[in-house]
Amino acid sequence: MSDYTPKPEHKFTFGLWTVGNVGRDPFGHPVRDPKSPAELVHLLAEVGAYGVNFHDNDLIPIDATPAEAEAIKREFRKALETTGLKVPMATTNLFSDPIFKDGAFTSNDPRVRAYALQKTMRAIDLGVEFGAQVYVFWGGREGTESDATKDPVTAIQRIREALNFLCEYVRDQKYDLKFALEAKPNEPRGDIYFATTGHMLAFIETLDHPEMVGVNPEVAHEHMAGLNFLHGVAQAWEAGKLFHIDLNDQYAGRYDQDFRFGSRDIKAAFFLVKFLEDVGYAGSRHFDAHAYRTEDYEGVKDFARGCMRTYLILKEKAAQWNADPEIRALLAEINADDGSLAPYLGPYTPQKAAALRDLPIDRQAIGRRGLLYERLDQLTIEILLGIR
Ligand code: GCO
Ligand code: MN
Ligand code: MN
Repeated sequence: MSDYTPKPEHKFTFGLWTVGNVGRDPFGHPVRDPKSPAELVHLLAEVGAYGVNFHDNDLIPIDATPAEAEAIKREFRKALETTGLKVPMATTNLFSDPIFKDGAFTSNDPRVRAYALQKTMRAIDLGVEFGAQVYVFWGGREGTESDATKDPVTAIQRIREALNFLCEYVRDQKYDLKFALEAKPNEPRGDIYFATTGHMLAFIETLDHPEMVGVNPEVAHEHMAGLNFLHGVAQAWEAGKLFHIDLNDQYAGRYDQDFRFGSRDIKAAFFLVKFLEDVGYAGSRHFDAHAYRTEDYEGVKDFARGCMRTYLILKEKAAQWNADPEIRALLAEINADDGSLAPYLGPYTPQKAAALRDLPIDRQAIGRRGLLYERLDQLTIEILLGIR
């Protein structure tokens, strides 16, 4: 049995809004008393997290006076210094205040768009002040209930204009900051623009500074849409765009659940952890989830510890999977390649194409061959069930 104690090198982070979630839902009032940002930093330090992330208004209420803001920042900074916690990521709340009821950057009202830009510039300054190097954009209210209300092409153009503006702002300020775009298909809007990580990846290439912009995929958001999260993450990674990741869990077709990481689909969580560890992803493992509404703050700590512990257990299982002789033998057989087809594959040449057109290939024999995937998957399950 290994030691599943979280360490700084694991880069486990939580948002102030995650462990600070007071358990309000559309049907019920808060079940936990709010804690201050500094108290939440101490809670996170106690459970062993590496860092804490925030929306501007998680730290400083939207209507705080400058003096109140300074006092909160002082207390927060002191808590960071005492505990050694870092702030790797920051973001803007562009969804809670009524001004954002029809979106921020995509609003039809230029006053709202101007306020959203102003608020984001100030929030970027705040994040950088605390050391953030990744800045997340989640377009929580950038969407519609009815497509009578906003033009979808205009919406795309407005988001592009806002991101181009903010990239230039970051460059002007000489900040060391990258942007990570987070897709979600719906909630709180009926439909949100750029529903998946794939939509975001395509959009990024149309920006003025695509090199500054990557993605922040979230397990729950792709699961809500019934998609394979790992495939979206892999595409982001392959494109050099995996700047951040939001870990949690979610049943498809349900409300936005934000469950503890790995609590619903262990197999999907396993292949995700295995991927992140195998490729050497070096960014934050950010848990964007919250404790059940049934919990008090001891339960919140159980939740936070559970996220990290499950990650570390799955990391160990991934190493075991990679080293398992039977799995290795199966993989070798599955991926067997005697090299005889190398002259016909790879980059196109006219000679290769001509040769390949005439190559005899025994379609029926190949189609009859069993691929051993049942055996491989069962071995995976047995590792996960702990009997191997
Ligand atoms: C959600 C989102 C948010 C964002 C956060 C950071 O479903 O509410 O996941 O938690 O990640 O706003 O931008
Ligand atoms: Mn979410
Ligand atoms: Mn998220």
